[in-house]
Amino acid sequence: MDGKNYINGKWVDARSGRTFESRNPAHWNEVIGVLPDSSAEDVQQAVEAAKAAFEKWRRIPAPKRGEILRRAGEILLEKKKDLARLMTREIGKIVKETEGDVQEAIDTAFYAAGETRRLFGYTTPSELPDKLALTFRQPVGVVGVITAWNFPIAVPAWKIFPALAAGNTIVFKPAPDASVSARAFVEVFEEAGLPEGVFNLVFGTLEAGKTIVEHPDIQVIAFTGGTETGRRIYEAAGRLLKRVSLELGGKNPQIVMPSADLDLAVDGALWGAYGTTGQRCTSTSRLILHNDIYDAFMEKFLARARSLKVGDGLLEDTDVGPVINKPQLEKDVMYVEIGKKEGARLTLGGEVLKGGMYDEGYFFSPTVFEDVTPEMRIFKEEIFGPILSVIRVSSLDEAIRVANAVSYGLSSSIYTHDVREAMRATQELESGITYVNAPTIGAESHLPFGGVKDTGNGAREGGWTVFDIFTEWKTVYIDYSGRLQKAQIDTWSDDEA
Ligand code: UN1
Repeated sequence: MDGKNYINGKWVDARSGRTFESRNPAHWNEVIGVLPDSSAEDVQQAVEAAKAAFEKWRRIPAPKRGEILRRAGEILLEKKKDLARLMTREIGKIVKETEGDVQEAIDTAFYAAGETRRLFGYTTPSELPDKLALTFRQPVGVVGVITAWNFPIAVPAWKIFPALAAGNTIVFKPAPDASVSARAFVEVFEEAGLPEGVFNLVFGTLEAGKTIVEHPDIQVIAFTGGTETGRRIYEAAGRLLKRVSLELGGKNPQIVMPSADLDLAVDGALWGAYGTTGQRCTSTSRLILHNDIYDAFMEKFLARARSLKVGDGLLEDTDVGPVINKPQLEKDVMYVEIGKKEGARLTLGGEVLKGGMYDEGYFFSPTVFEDVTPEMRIFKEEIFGPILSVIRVSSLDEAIRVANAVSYGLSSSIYTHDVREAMRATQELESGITYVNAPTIGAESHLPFGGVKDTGNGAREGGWTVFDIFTEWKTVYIDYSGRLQKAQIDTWSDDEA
């Protein structure tokens, strides 16, 4: 199956003839897989399979579909350790985190399987007598899933389990850098006995992605990735009146107020900023500190950040894994230069790590910029690396204003023991998710996930809300009066009672 797409229940060679490699970012010489860079023709084959399979899959009672999804969840659980190690080799994040990645998919599998026994519509009174009104959720059709590399299994799982639960079929194009992990994920469904054509995998880059977005037989696009790509997808899909779910960039703030437990807030900031090497859409990239605790906080924070061990994610004692690839490493370097030029004060890191095993991969030191102001690019732009901007404020009002002064709005956090401050923050921070006394990362699979402003288009994956993306409402009126009743025209009179 090496180097093949998965279409209509079979591992097949791509027709494009082009390939790309997925490599280990900690040891760049290690090739994890050689994958087809699929063409429009390959995507076409997958769409045809998904379209044909939809006719059968949507008719299977939802709880029966749920049984297969539950089985896939059980297989993920059995394979958790192996899948995690494979993911660490392919994308670099430390094993504890890749195990969490698989766990998030397991949670989603069981959650979606359970929902197949609900998928509620509602019944409601009619304005006319002897008439009933009710609604059902129905699947939409073929769903195109295009995902980022940083959660190779969890993020596809968020989209794919509920889409399948609702009766849709899938064409999935994973990020090139996470292709082999995506293949392992698809194998789980094969083993679980998913009928052929229901879930198709097409590896690729631009051509494959564009074909999915523009294909008339794909009714829904679920995308996680950068804001600029998201914008292009939304434009193209908009012309075709497709439904789109976008999970895009973030510039997530953590606020620390004077009443906060400082050690807890330091733990949160370290995990939020440097977990996954800062490469989560939910990563903490701005730390907004109240003047009264600024020095005490920074002293503790810098000491702890300095002692983080950067290395191969497979090693037990590594805290921070490598950066995904060379372009990302260059981007991190570029933003350090930008930050310096803008007048921010570099107080930690900012360097490509060199020597020993560092020379085998792409490693960047945990980085801190202080004296950052809202006009600076390092304040506003998503870097997707272990680079934290620190901003000093002197009130909650100012903290909230600063937090909201970016175009993104995914996740935010406040550390405080003052309930009034906590409540104000939950209401006024412009983000889809706000944490109180917890870092900006750590969303759970049964709650809505997504952001406001340039982070998306209002869709929420996760939780019950994900079914609004993957179902159509069908409204049904049943008139059992035996006569023609005209809504809005016939009036009800007492005689009828
Ligand atoms: C992402 O980075 O795209 O809340 C998803 C979190 C994870 C999901 C992150 N559960 O950080």
